[in-house]
Amino acid sequence: MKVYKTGDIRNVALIGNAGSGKSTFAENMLLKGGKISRRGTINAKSTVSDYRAVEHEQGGSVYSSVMNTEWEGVKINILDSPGAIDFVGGAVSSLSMADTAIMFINSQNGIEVGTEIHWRQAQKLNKPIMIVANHLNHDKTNFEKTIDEAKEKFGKGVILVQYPVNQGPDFNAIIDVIMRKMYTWDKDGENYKETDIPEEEVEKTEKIRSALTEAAAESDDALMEKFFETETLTEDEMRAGILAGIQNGELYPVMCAAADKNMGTKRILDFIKNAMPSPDIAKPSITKEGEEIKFDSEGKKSIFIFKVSIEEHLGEVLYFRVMSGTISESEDLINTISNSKERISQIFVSNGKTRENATTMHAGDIGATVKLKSTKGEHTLAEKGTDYIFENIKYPNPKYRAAIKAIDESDEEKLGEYLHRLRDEDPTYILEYSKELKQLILHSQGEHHLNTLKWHLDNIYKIQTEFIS
Ligand SMILES: Nc1nc2c(ncn2[C@@H]2O[C@H](COP(=O)(O)OP(=O)(O)OP(=O)(O)O)[C@@H](O)[C@H]2O)c(=O)[nH]1
Ligand SMILES: [Mg+2]
Repeated sequence: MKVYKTGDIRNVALIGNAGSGKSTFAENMLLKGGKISRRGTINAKSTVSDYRAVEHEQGGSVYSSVMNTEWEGVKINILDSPGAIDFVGGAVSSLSMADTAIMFINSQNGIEVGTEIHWRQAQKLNKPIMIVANHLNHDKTNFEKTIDEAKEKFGKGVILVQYPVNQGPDFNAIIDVIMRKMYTWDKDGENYKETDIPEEEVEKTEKIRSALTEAAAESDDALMEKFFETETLTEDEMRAGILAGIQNGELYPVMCAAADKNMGTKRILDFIKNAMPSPDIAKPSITKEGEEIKFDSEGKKSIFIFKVSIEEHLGEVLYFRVMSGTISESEDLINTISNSKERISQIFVSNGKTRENATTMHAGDIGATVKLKSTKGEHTLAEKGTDYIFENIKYPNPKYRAAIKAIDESDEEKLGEYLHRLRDEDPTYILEYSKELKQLILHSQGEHHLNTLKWHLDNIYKIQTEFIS
């Protein structure tokens, strides 16, 4: 695996309501970056992101997935999130580690409950947000209504960078108002041609472009002054203004896509590379002591474990972000909570269940490792003499509870062990033993969340249990 400098990394969390097309879009990003040679589909249960049995069973993402692709020399770490409200934990951990959120909206349905929940999480974490108006190729797609709703809910920072020319089942063209170009795809979406804007679209394009110019000017005082004097900005000034607005969290640019047809992917990848912050210019991380640590590859070596996954044939896989410094394979780091030494004997990057070895990783990058002795999720490992402990991920409080027991009493111990594993993989499950009731109580985000846990006990761990009402 190539080694990427901090400035050549983008970490993006894909967020949005269930079914908005995040995992399908991730597949497109992997194809464009040459990481896969064919796009899998949700229907065929063949996407890289939704690789787990439970995701095949449910037909959507249940856990976050960590993937990576490359676009013009830039490594894009893709943190795909489940959109279902009960699995919000996956979105929160992805957002916590990303420098940018990409909000998918299903343009048939407009703003959905999951859109709003994920938006609030992204805002709470101060992440720049770009919007992808997806599903532009349905009978009932209504791009204008979707954008009006988005503006109503999220404010006037929602600004169009593109708009569809022919939304609906025949959708195959968009206009990019920054580039002043029309992109038209062939039927299968693999290729497109770039042409001048047709006469009948010029007025609309220019109107949207002026709104964008004004929004760009508003993000910077000097640009605003120039805009007031001349009522215009140069292309470069406009870009600079848009970048500043995105990074300040004031502008939410809207791009267009039909993910199932792989339409719109390339321009979105360009936008991620050109307009989204790399870790070195993103906001620094904060330790529990309140110290700000920059993603500096010359800094002290430290990594933060943000996700644990129990994988077939491998056991526990620990996903980490390099918070500072540059780490290499066979390095000894100290767990700053337990003070015990851990050898990072292997570093790899993953695309769903496939892995590639990486020897070195710079600050800001995302990787995974295995076989650590006593390190758990949300622990920090750092070079000797460094006492960084990074802040825990702030998961939402549980909303639902039920008591559980093994049907066969002799399975109680095993049940406890399996529940802990499931909790390690999804920290929004909280386990509590009630001495008073002599019962094991499970707290979760909802009933579906709890039923999904039960599904794992039934089908993966094969242990008979029941909820006690
Ligand atoms: N027609 C059409 N279908 C799409 C589009 N994008 C995704 N789909 C389909 O919509 C369904 C849901 O897509 P996913 O990629 O699983 O959506 P998701 O956002 O990952 O959903 P969760 O994982 O449940 O949050 C799949 O059947 C896709 O094939 C699109 O732009 N147009
Ligand atoms: Mg998904």
